Amino acid sequence: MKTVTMGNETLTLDSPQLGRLRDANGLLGDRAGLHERLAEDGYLLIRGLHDPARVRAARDVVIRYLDGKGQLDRSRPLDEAWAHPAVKGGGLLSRVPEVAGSDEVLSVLEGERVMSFFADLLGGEVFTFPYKWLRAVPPGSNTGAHYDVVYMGRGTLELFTCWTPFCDVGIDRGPLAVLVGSHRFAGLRDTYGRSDVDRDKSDGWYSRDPLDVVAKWGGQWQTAEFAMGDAMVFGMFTMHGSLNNAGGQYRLSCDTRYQLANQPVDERWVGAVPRGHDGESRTPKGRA
Ligand SMILES: O=C(O)CCC(=O)C(=O)O
Repeated sequence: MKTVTMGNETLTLDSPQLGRLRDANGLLGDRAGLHERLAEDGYLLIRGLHDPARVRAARDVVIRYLDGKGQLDRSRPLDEAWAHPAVKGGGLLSRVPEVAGSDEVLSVLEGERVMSFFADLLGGEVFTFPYKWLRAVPPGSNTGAHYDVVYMGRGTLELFTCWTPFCDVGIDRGPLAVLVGSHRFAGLRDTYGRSDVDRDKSDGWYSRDPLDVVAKWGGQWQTAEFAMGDAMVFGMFTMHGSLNNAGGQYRLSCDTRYQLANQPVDERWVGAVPRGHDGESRTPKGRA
């Protein structure tokens, strides 16, 4: 019986507390089937959505940057991204253009494979936001449970997050976790789901304890092991967060947003230097 941690909570894997995400690869090419699955589960796990060779090249750019900052343990293989025990750092690299805006990273996040996936899913020309939530999540960290709408809700709500790991992410390296069923919690959508972190001056997390939301609303947390190339797609009202990064390696990943090009956009995240959240002075707080 394996246990993992998410925030301050210890959860048993493969139990009612924490199940496994299922992939939707069998539905690729079937637009109606993908939408039915999204309506049912609130997410699509697509194995090998991206070209793994491109993801590896993007990972190397992130690793070179972290190494240049002295954040990696050079006594271990650099491509495994072991954190230097004495150097704190990491977090959001979204405002580091030589990394987040590099050809290697953009060739994954704006590559033909993901763009044509969303064009098929959404049935039209797709826009992806220039701001990329690129993360090097250090050992010990996790992301608390939240809906993305509270950070990204000023444009169309027909907006999708694509979470892309830039390294293999085993269960102990802080993988994404989704609260399956949460996109249907009408009472939660109408309350917390109407908040806006800038208007309400909140950090956006529903709770630091992933079981708070289950106790009140139901659902089941689910997670998976991810390999380079895999992606998770979900809408603005799917509650998610991550397990704690319990090992010694950085977890590298990016969340990127896609929508139809003819729909209104959330203006905070567009332009050459996106404004971002209020008061962040171009340095994100690291929560969204
Ligand atoms: O990668 C994480 O820790 C959080 C990801 C996330 O919040 C998102 O994909 O919207």
